[in-house]
Amino acid sequence: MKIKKINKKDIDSHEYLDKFKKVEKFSLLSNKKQNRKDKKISRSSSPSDKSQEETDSFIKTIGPEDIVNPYFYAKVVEVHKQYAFVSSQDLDGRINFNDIYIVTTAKKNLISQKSDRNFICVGDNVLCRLETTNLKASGYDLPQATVVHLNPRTNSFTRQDPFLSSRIHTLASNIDNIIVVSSFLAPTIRWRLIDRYLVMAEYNGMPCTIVLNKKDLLNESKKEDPSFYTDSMEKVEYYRSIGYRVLLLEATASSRKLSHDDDFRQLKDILKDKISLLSGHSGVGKSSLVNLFHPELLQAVEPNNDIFYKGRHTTTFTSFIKIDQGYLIDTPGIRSFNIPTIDSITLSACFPDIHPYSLKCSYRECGHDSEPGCMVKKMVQEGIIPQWRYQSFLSILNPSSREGRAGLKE
Ligand SMILES: Nc1nc2c(ncn2[C@@H]2O[C@H](COP(=O)(O)OP(=O)(O)OP(=O)(O)O)[C@@H](O)[C@H]2O)c(=O)[nH]1
Ligand SMILES: [Mg+2]
Ligand SMILES: [Zn+2]
Repeated sequence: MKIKKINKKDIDSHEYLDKFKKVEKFSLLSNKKQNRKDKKISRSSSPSDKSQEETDSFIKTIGPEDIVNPYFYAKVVEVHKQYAFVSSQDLDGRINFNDIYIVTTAKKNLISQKSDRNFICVGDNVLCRLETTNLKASGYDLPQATVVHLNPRTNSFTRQDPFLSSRIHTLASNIDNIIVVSSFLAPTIRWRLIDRYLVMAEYNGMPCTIVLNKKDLLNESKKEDPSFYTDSMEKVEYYRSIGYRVLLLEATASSRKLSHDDDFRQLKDILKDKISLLSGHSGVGKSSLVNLFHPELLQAVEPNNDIFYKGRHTTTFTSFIKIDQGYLIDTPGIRSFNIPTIDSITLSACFPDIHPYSLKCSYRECGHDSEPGCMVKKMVQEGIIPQWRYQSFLSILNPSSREGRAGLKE
Protein backbone atom coordinates (compact mmCIF):
# COMPACT_ATOMS: atom_id res chain seq x y z
CA MET A 1 0.00 0.00 0.00
CA LYS A 2 1.41 3.38 -0.99
CA ILE A 3 1.68 5.93 1.80
CA LYS A 4 0.54 9.48 1.20
CA LYS A 5 1.29 12.36 3.50
CA ILE A 6 -1.35 15.00 4.05
CA ASN A 7 -1.19 18.54 5.38
CA LYS A 8 -3.64 21.29 6.16
CA LYS A 9 -2.79 23.18 2.95
CA ASP A 10 -3.97 20.21 0.88
CA ILE A 11 -7.24 20.02 2.69
CA ASP A 12 -8.16 23.64 2.03
CA SER A 13 -6.95 23.51 -1.54
CA HIS A 14 -9.10 23.63 -4.65
CA GLU A 15 -8.38 19.98 -5.26
CA TYR A 16 -10.67 19.01 -2.42
CA LEU A 17 -13.15 21.72 -3.23
CA ASP A 18 -13.49 20.33 -6.74
CA LYS A 19 -13.69 16.83 -5.46
CA PHE A 20 -16.50 17.76 -3.13
CA LYS A 21 -18.51 19.38 -5.91
CA LYS A 22 -18.12 16.21 -7.90
CA VAL A 23 -19.17 14.08 -4.97
CA GLU A 24 -22.32 16.05 -4.42
CA LYS A 25 -23.35 15.46 -8.03
CA PHE A 26 -22.24 11.87 -8.04
CA SER A 27 -24.04 10.89 -4.88
CA LEU A 28 -27.32 12.30 -6.07
CA LEU A 29 -26.82 10.78 -9.47
CA SER A 30 -25.89 7.37 -8.18
CA ASN A 31 -28.80 7.40 -5.73
CA LYS A 32 -31.15 7.91 -8.64
CA LYS A 33 -29.54 5.11 -10.60
CA GLN A 34 -29.60 3.00 -7.49
CA ASN A 35 -33.32 3.41 -6.94
CA ARG A 36 -33.94 1.95 -10.35
CA LYS A 37 -31.67 -1.00 -9.61
CA ASP A 38 -33.26 -1.57 -6.20
CA LYS A 39 -36.59 -2.12 -7.85
CA LYS A 40 -35.12 -4.92 -9.91
CA ILE A 41 -33.33 -6.67 -7.07
CA SER A 42 -36.16 -7.04 -4.65
CA ARG A 43 -34.40 -9.17 -2.08
CA SER A 44 -31.10 -7.34 -1.91
CA SER A 45 -30.21 -5.92 1.46
CA SER A 46 -29.77 -2.20 1.83
CA PRO A 47 -29.22 0.13 4.75
CA SER A 48 -32.27 0.68 6.91
CA ASP A 49 -34.87 3.25 5.85
CA LYS A 50 -33.97 5.44 8.77
CA SER A 51 -30.35 5.48 7.74
CA GLN A 52 -31.36 6.32 4.19
CA GLU A 53 -33.60 9.20 5.29
CA GLU A 54 -30.83 10.64 7.39
CA THR A 55 -28.22 10.35 4.70
CA ASP A 56 -30.56 11.74 2.06
CA SER A 57 -31.38 14.75 4.19
CA PHE A 58 -27.68 15.11 4.92
CA ILE A 59 -26.99 15.39 1.22
CA LYS A 60 -29.90 17.77 0.66
CA THR A 61 -28.71 20.12 3.37
CA ILE A 62 -25.35 20.61 1.75
CA GLY A 63 -25.13 24.35 1.19
CA PRO A 64 -22.48 26.66 -0.22
CA GLU A 65 -20.86 26.95 3.21
CA ASP A 66 -20.19 23.24 3.15
CA ILE A 67 -18.21 23.48 -0.04
CA VAL A 68 -15.18 24.38 2.01
CA ASN A 69 -15.59 21.06 3.74
CA PRO A 70 -13.36 18.37 2.33
CA TYR A 71 -15.80 15.69 1.28
CA PHE A 72 -14.94 13.04 -1.27
CA TYR A 73 -16.44 9.93 -2.74
CA ALA A 74 -14.69 6.60 -2.19
CA LYS A 75 -14.73 2.82 -2.45
CA VAL A 76 -14.15 0.72 0.66
CA VAL A 77 -11.13 -1.44 -0.20
CA GLU A 78 -10.18 -3.06 3.13
CA VAL A 79 -12.06 -3.54 6.37
CA HIS A 80 -10.44 -4.22 9.74
CA LYS A 81 -12.03 -4.39 13.18
CA GLN A 82 -11.50 -0.77 14.25
CA TYR A 83 -10.99 0.98 10.93
CA ALA A 84 -11.12 0.56 7.17
CA PHE A 85 -9.29 1.80 4.10
CA VAL A 86 -10.96 3.58 1.23
CA SER A 87 -9.71 4.74 -2.16
CA SER A 88 -11.16 7.87 -3.70
CA GLN A 89 -13.41 7.50 -6.75
CA ASP A 90 -13.91 9.77 -9.72
CA LEU A 91 -17.26 10.95 -10.94
CA ASP A 92 -17.35 8.07 -13.43
CA GLY A 93 -16.70 5.57 -10.61
CA ARG A 94 -13.02 5.01 -11.49
CA ILE A 95 -11.14 4.02 -8.34
CA ASN A 96 -7.83 5.75 -7.58
CA PHE A 97 -5.97 2.90 -5.91
CA ASN A 98 -3.01 5.11 -5.00
CA ASP A 99 -5.21 7.60 -3.15
CA ILE A 100 -5.81 5.75 0.09
CA TYR A 101 -7.36 6.97 3.33
CA ILE A 102 -7.84 5.35 6.68
CA VAL A 103 -11.40 5.84 7.85
CA THR A 104 -13.72 5.32 10.76
CA THR A 105 -17.48 5.49 10.46
CA ALA A 106 -19.69 8.26 11.81
CA LYS A 107 -22.26 5.95 13.30
CA LYS A 108 -24.95 8.62 13.57
CA ASN A 109 -24.96 8.83 9.77
CA LEU A 110 -24.80 5.11 9.26
CA ILE A 111 -27.54 3.70 11.39
CA SER A 112 -27.69 0.16 10.17
CA GLN A 113 -29.89 -2.72 11.22
CA LYS A 114 -29.22 -3.92 14.74
CA SER A 115 -28.71 -7.33 13.20
CA ASP A 116 -25.72 -6.15 11.13
CA ARG A 117 -22.27 -7.18 12.30
CA ASN A 118 -20.53 -4.55 10.20
CA PHE A 119 -21.58 -1.01 9.22
CA ILE A 120 -19.57 -0.97 6.05
CA CYS A 121 -17.98 -3.71 4.02
CA VAL A 122 -15.54 -4.06 1.16
CA GLY A 123 -17.15 -2.93 -2.09
CA ASP A 124 -19.28 -0.22 -0.47
CA ASN A 125 -19.45 3.18 -2.13
CA VAL A 126 -19.22 5.87 0.52
CA LEU A 127 -19.04 9.60 1.04
CA CYS A 128 -16.14 10.60 3.30
CA ARG A 129 -15.07 13.71 5.12
CA LEU A 130 -11.38 14.32 5.38
CA GLU A 131 -10.25 14.90 8.97
CA THR A 132 -7.44 17.18 10.03
CA THR A 133 -7.06 15.65 13.44
CA ASN A 134 -5.88 12.17 14.22
CA LEU A 135 -9.01 10.05 14.63
CA LYS A 136 -7.27 7.52 16.76
CA ALA A 137 -3.67 6.53 16.90
CA SER A 138 -3.90 4.00 14.09
CA GLY A 139 -0.19 3.69 13.44
CA TYR A 140 -0.68 4.38 9.72
CA ASP A 141 0.87 7.34 7.99
CA LEU A 142 -2.19 7.91 5.84
CA PRO A 143 -4.68 10.75 5.52
CA GLN A 144 -7.64 10.15 7.78
CA ALA A 145 -11.32 10.49 7.03
CA THR A 146 -14.75 9.66 8.35
CA VAL A 147 -17.41 7.79 6.40
CA VAL A 148 -20.51 9.96 6.59
CA HIS A 149 -22.77 8.35 4.01
CA LEU A 150 -23.18 4.86 2.65
CA ASN A 151 -24.62 4.76 -0.84
CA PRO A 152 -27.33 2.12 -1.25
CA ARG A 153 -25.89 -1.25 -2.22
CA THR A 154 -26.88 -2.93 -5.48
CA ASN A 155 -26.48 -6.23 -3.64
CA SER A 156 -24.54 -7.79 -0.81
CA PHE A 157 -23.33 -11.27 0.00
CA THR A 158 -24.12 -12.32 3.55
CA ARG A 159 -24.00 -15.24 5.91
CA GLN A 160 -25.09 -15.80 9.48
CA ASP A 161 -22.48 -14.37 11.83
CA PRO A 162 -20.63 -17.41 13.24
CA PHE A 163 -20.13 -15.56 16.55
CA LEU A 164 -23.76 -14.52 17.07
CA SER A 165 -26.45 -16.30 15.09
CA SER A 166 -28.93 -13.39 15.32
CA ARG A 167 -26.51 -11.17 13.40
CA ILE A 168 -25.74 -10.97 9.70
CA HIS A 169 -22.17 -10.86 8.46
CA THR A 170 -21.89 -9.04 5.14
CA LEU A 171 -18.84 -10.31 3.30
CA ALA A 172 -18.90 -7.72 0.50
CA SER A 173 -21.27 -5.58 -1.55
CA ASN A 174 -21.88 -4.35 -5.11
CA ILE A 175 -20.61 -7.60 -6.62
CA ASP A 176 -21.10 -9.01 -10.13
CA ASN A 177 -19.88 -12.59 -9.50
CA ILE A 178 -19.59 -14.98 -6.60
CA ILE A 179 -16.69 -17.39 -7.04
CA VAL A 180 -16.91 -20.18 -4.49
CA VAL A 181 -13.49 -21.75 -4.23
CA SER A 182 -12.77 -25.20 -2.89
CA SER A 183 -9.85 -27.58 -3.22
CA PHE A 184 -10.40 -31.27 -3.92
CA LEU A 185 -7.81 -32.16 -1.30
CA ALA A 186 -5.67 -30.34 1.26
CA PRO A 187 -8.15 -29.36 2.61
CA THR A 188 -10.69 -31.97 1.51
CA ILE A 189 -13.68 -30.70 -0.42
CA ARG A 190 -16.93 -30.03 1.51
CA TRP A 191 -19.81 -30.27 -0.90
CA ARG A 192 -22.34 -29.00 1.61
CA LEU A 193 -20.36 -25.83 2.09
CA ILE A 194 -20.53 -25.28 -1.66
CA ASP A 195 -24.32 -25.81 -1.56
CA ARG A 196 -24.65 -23.11 1.07
CA TYR A 197 -22.83 -20.61 -1.12
CA LEU A 198 -25.02 -21.59 -4.05
CA VAL A 199 -28.15 -21.05 -1.96
CA MET A 200 -27.09 -17.56 -0.89
CA ALA A 201 -26.11 -16.68 -4.45
CA GLU A 202 -29.49 -17.92 -5.75
CA TYR A 203 -31.28 -16.08 -2.95
CA ASN A 204 -29.59 -12.81 -3.88
CA GLY A 205 -29.88 -13.40 -7.63
CA MET A 206 -26.10 -13.35 -8.13
CA PRO A 207 -24.27 -15.51 -10.68
CA CYS A 208 -22.11 -18.08 -8.91
CA THR A 209 -19.21 -20.08 -10.33
CA ILE A 210 -17.74 -23.08 -8.55
CA VAL A 211 -13.95 -23.22 -8.79
CA LEU A 212 -12.48 -26.54 -7.70
CA ASN A 213 -8.77 -26.02 -7.23
CA LYS A 214 -5.82 -28.39 -6.71
CA LYS A 215 -6.92 -30.72 -9.49
CA ASP A 216 -3.30 -31.94 -9.54
CA LEU A 217 -3.91 -33.47 -6.10
CA LEU A 218 -7.14 -35.05 -7.29
CA ASN A 219 -5.35 -36.65 -10.23
CA GLU A 220 -2.55 -37.87 -7.95
CA SER A 221 -5.11 -39.48 -5.62
CA LYS A 222 -6.76 -41.40 -8.42
CA LYS A 223 -4.66 -44.53 -7.90
CA GLU A 224 -4.77 -44.68 -4.10
CA ASP A 225 -8.39 -43.65 -3.71
CA PRO A 226 -10.28 -44.29 -6.96
CA SER A 227 -13.68 -43.95 -5.27
CA PHE A 228 -12.88 -40.40 -4.11
CA TYR A 229 -11.95 -39.50 -7.66
CA THR A 230 -15.10 -41.07 -9.16
CA ASP A 231 -17.37 -39.55 -6.53
CA SER A 232 -15.85 -36.09 -7.03
CA MET A 233 -16.21 -36.23 -10.81
CA GLU A 234 -19.81 -37.46 -10.54
CA LYS A 235 -20.65 -34.50 -8.34
CA VAL A 236 -18.91 -32.10 -10.71
CA GLU A 237 -21.01 -33.46 -13.58
CA TYR A 238 -24.16 -33.26 -11.49
CA TYR A 239 -23.68 -29.56 -10.71
CA ARG A 240 -23.05 -28.92 -14.39
CA SER A 241 -26.20 -30.83 -15.31
CA ILE A 242 -28.32 -28.54 -13.10
CA GLY A 243 -26.86 -25.43 -14.68
CA TYR A 244 -23.87 -24.41 -12.59
CA ARG A 245 -20.53 -23.51 -14.06
CA VAL A 246 -17.85 -25.71 -12.46
CA LEU A 247 -14.20 -25.03 -13.29
CA LEU A 248 -11.35 -27.37 -12.36
CA LEU A 249 -8.08 -25.56 -11.80
CA GLU A 250 -4.53 -25.85 -10.61
CA ALA A 251 -3.56 -22.40 -9.37
CA THR A 252 0.08 -23.39 -8.89
CA ALA A 253 0.55 -24.63 -12.46
CA SER A 254 3.05 -22.84 -14.70
CA SER A 255 1.74 -19.90 -16.72
CA ARG A 256 2.53 -21.88 -19.88
CA LYS A 257 0.31 -24.74 -18.73
CA LEU A 258 -2.43 -22.34 -17.66
CA SER A 259 -2.41 -20.52 -20.98
CA HIS A 260 -3.59 -23.78 -22.60
CA ASP A 261 -6.13 -24.56 -19.91
CA ASP A 262 -9.72 -24.13 -21.07
CA ASP A 263 -11.16 -23.77 -17.55
CA PHE A 264 -8.65 -21.06 -16.73
CA ARG A 265 -9.62 -19.22 -19.91
CA GLN A 266 -13.28 -19.49 -18.91
CA LEU A 267 -12.53 -18.04 -15.49
CA LYS A 268 -10.67 -15.17 -17.12
CA ASP A 269 -13.75 -14.42 -19.22
CA ILE A 270 -16.03 -14.53 -16.18
CA LEU A 271 -13.84 -12.07 -14.27
CA LYS A 272 -13.32 -9.68 -17.18
CA ASP A 273 -14.40 -6.13 -16.27
CA LYS A 274 -16.42 -7.40 -13.32
CA ILE A 275 -16.22 -7.23 -9.53
CA SER A 276 -15.90 -10.83 -8.31
CA LEU A 277 -15.89 -12.12 -4.76
CA LEU A 278 -13.69 -15.14 -3.97
CA SER A 279 -14.75 -17.05 -0.90
CA GLY A 280 -14.26 -20.48 0.61
CA HIS A 281 -12.45 -22.45 3.27
CA SER A 282 -8.93 -21.51 4.37
CA GLY A 283 -6.11 -22.97 2.30
CA VAL A 284 -8.10 -23.79 -0.83
CA GLY A 285 -6.04 -21.38 -2.93
CA LYS A 286 -8.10 -18.17 -3.16
CA SER A 287 -5.10 -15.87 -2.87
CA SER A 288 -3.09 -18.11 -5.22
CA LEU A 289 -5.87 -17.62 -7.78
CA VAL A 290 -5.88 -13.84 -7.29
CA ASN A 291 -2.15 -13.79 -8.01
CA LEU A 292 -2.72 -15.41 -11.42
CA PHE A 293 -4.55 -12.31 -12.64
CA HIS A 294 -1.73 -9.79 -12.19
CA PRO A 295 -3.11 -7.98 -9.14
CA GLU A 296 -1.82 -4.51 -8.29
CA LEU A 297 -1.04 -5.94 -4.87
CA LEU A 298 0.25 -9.52 -4.66
CA GLN A 299 -1.66 -11.55 -2.09
CA ALA A 300 0.08 -13.46 0.69
CA VAL A 301 -0.04 -17.21 0.10
CA GLU A 302 0.68 -19.90 2.68
CA PRO A 303 4.20 -21.14 1.82
CA ASN A 304 3.82 -24.63 3.23
CA ASN A 305 1.71 -26.80 0.98
CA ASP A 306 1.48 -30.47 1.82
CA ILE A 307 -1.17 -33.08 1.24
CA PHE A 308 -2.43 -32.89 4.83
CA TYR A 309 -2.75 -29.14 4.64
CA LYS A 310 -5.83 -27.83 6.44
CA GLY A 311 -5.49 -24.10 5.87
CA ARG A 312 -3.90 -21.66 8.25
CA HIS A 313 -5.92 -18.50 7.66
CA THR A 314 -3.15 -16.70 5.81
CA THR A 315 -5.45 -13.92 4.57
CA THR A 316 -6.78 -12.12 7.62
CA PHE A 317 -8.89 -9.32 6.14
CA THR A 318 -11.08 -8.78 3.09
CA SER A 319 -9.60 -6.63 0.35
CA PHE A 320 -10.64 -5.14 -2.96
CA ILE A 321 -7.97 -5.74 -5.58
CA LYS A 322 -7.50 -4.40 -9.07
CA ILE A 323 -6.46 -7.11 -11.51
CA ASP A 324 -5.45 -6.70 -15.15
CA GLN A 325 -9.08 -6.80 -16.32
CA GLY A 326 -11.55 -6.29 -13.49
CA TYR A 327 -11.55 -6.44 -9.71
CA LEU A 328 -11.32 -9.29 -7.23
CA ILE A 329 -12.33 -9.35 -3.59
CA ASP A 330 -10.06 -11.73 -1.67
CA THR A 331 -11.46 -12.88 1.66
CA PRO A 332 -10.13 -14.73 4.70
CA GLY A 333 -10.97 -18.45 4.72
CA ILE A 334 -14.25 -19.20 6.45
CA ARG A 335 -14.77 -22.03 8.93
CA SER A 336 -18.52 -22.28 8.42
CA PHE A 337 -21.17 -20.80 6.19
CA ASN A 338 -24.51 -20.77 7.88
CA ILE A 339 -27.61 -19.44 6.27
CA PRO A 340 -30.03 -17.24 8.22
CA THR A 341 -33.39 -18.91 8.98
CA ILE A 342 -35.14 -19.72 5.72
CA ASP A 343 -38.54 -21.29 4.99
CA SER A 344 -38.91 -24.38 2.86
CA ILE A 345 -40.59 -22.62 -0.11
CA THR A 346 -37.78 -20.07 -0.41
CA LEU A 347 -35.09 -22.69 0.14
CA SER A 348 -36.58 -25.01 -2.49
CA ALA A 349 -36.46 -22.11 -4.94
CA CYS A 350 -32.71 -21.87 -4.27
CA PHE A 351 -32.16 -25.53 -5.25
CA PRO A 352 -32.71 -25.70 -9.04
CA ASP A 353 -32.90 -29.52 -8.91
CA ILE A 354 -35.48 -29.60 -6.08
CA HIS A 355 -37.60 -26.62 -7.08
CA PRO A 356 -39.62 -28.11 -9.99
CA TYR A 357 -40.68 -31.11 -7.87
CA SER A 358 -41.38 -29.04 -4.75
CA LEU A 359 -44.16 -27.32 -6.72
CA LYS A 360 -45.89 -30.69 -7.15
CA CYS A 361 -45.99 -31.68 -3.47
CA SER A 362 -49.43 -32.12 -1.89
CA TYR A 363 -48.77 -29.38 0.65
CA ARG A 364 -47.64 -25.97 -0.48
CA GLU A 365 -45.45 -25.54 2.58
CA CYS A 366 -44.13 -29.11 2.44
CA GLY A 367 -40.91 -29.57 4.39
CA HIS A 368 -39.99 -32.43 1.99
CA ASP A 369 -39.24 -34.66 4.94
CA SER A 370 -42.06 -36.92 6.16
CA GLU A 371 -45.12 -35.20 4.65
CA PRO A 372 -47.49 -37.42 2.64
CA GLY A 373 -47.59 -36.75 -1.09
CA CYS A 374 -44.12 -35.27 -1.16
CA MET A 375 -42.86 -35.30 -4.72
CA VAL A 376 -39.33 -34.30 -3.69
CA LYS A 377 -38.95 -37.33 -1.44
CA LYS A 378 -40.33 -39.52 -4.23
CA MET A 379 -37.70 -38.16 -6.63
CA VAL A 380 -34.99 -38.87 -4.06
CA GLN A 381 -36.25 -42.46 -3.70
CA GLU A 382 -36.25 -42.84 -7.47
CA GLY A 383 -32.69 -41.51 -7.67
CA ILE A 384 -33.59 -38.41 -9.72
CA ILE A 385 -32.46 -36.09 -6.92
CA PRO A 386 -29.25 -37.43 -5.34
CA GLN A 387 -29.34 -38.24 -1.62
CA TRP A 388 -26.40 -35.95 -0.90
CA ARG A 389 -28.15 -32.91 -2.36
CA TYR A 390 -31.34 -33.77 -0.49
CA GLN A 391 -29.47 -34.16 2.80
CA SER A 392 -27.74 -30.88 2.13
CA PHE A 393 -31.16 -29.25 1.62
CA LEU A 394 -32.49 -30.67 4.90
CA SER A 395 -29.40 -29.60 6.82
CA ILE A 396 -30.03 -25.96 5.80
CA LEU A 397 -33.76 -26.13 6.45
CA ASN A 398 -33.36 -27.71 9.90
CA PRO A 399 -30.05 -26.39 11.22
CA SER A 400 -30.70 -27.72 14.73
CA SER A 401 -31.30 -31.29 13.52
CA ARG A 402 -28.53 -33.90 13.58
CA GLU A 403 -28.11 -33.44 9.81
CA GLY A 404 -28.04 -29.69 10.24
CA ARG A 405 -25.41 -29.76 12.94
CA ALA A 406 -23.27 -32.03 10.81
CA GLY A 407 -23.68 -29.50 7.99
CA LEU A 408 -22.53 -26.69 10.26
CA LYS A 409 -19.41 -28.50 11.31
CA GLU A 410 -18.48 -29.23 7.75
N1 LIG B 1 -0.96 -28.63 -5.11
C1 LIG B 1 -1.55 -27.45 -5.21
N2 LIG B 1 -1.37 -26.53 -4.26
C2 LIG B 1 -1.98 -25.33 -4.40
C3 LIG B 1 -2.81 -25.03 -5.51
N3 LIG B 1 -3.29 -23.78 -5.34
C4 LIG B 1 -2.79 -23.31 -4.18
N4 LIG B 1 -1.99 -24.23 -3.61
C5 LIG B 1 -1.27 -24.11 -2.32
O1 LIG B 1 -2.24 -24.13 -1.26
C6 LIG B 1 -1.75 -23.36 -0.16
C7 LIG B 1 -2.83 -22.37 0.28
O2 LIG B 1 -3.03 -21.40 -0.73
P1 LIG B 1 -3.57 -19.94 -0.44
O3 LIG B 1 -3.68 -19.26 -1.77
O4 LIG B 1 -2.80 -19.27 0.64
O5 LIG B 1 -5.04 -20.30 0.11
P2 LIG B 1 -6.20 -19.33 0.59
O6 LIG B 1 -7.48 -19.92 0.15
O7 LIG B 1 -5.92 -17.93 0.17
O8 LIG B 1 -6.09 -19.46 2.18
P3 LIG B 1 -6.54 -18.42 3.35
O9 LIG B 1 -5.90 -17.09 3.03
O10 LIG B 1 -6.01 -19.03 4.59
O11 LIG B 1 -8.02 -18.36 3.30
C8 LIG B 1 -0.49 -22.67 -0.64
O12 LIG B 1 0.63 -23.37 -0.12
C9 LIG B 1 -0.54 -22.79 -2.16
O13 LIG B 1 0.72 -22.85 -2.76
C10 LIG B 1 -2.97 -26.04 -6.52
O14 LIG B 1 -3.69 -25.90 -7.51
N5 LIG B 1 -2.34 -27.23 -6.31
MG1 LIG C 1 -5.70 -16.19 1.22
ZN1 LIG D 1 -42.42 -32.12 -0.46
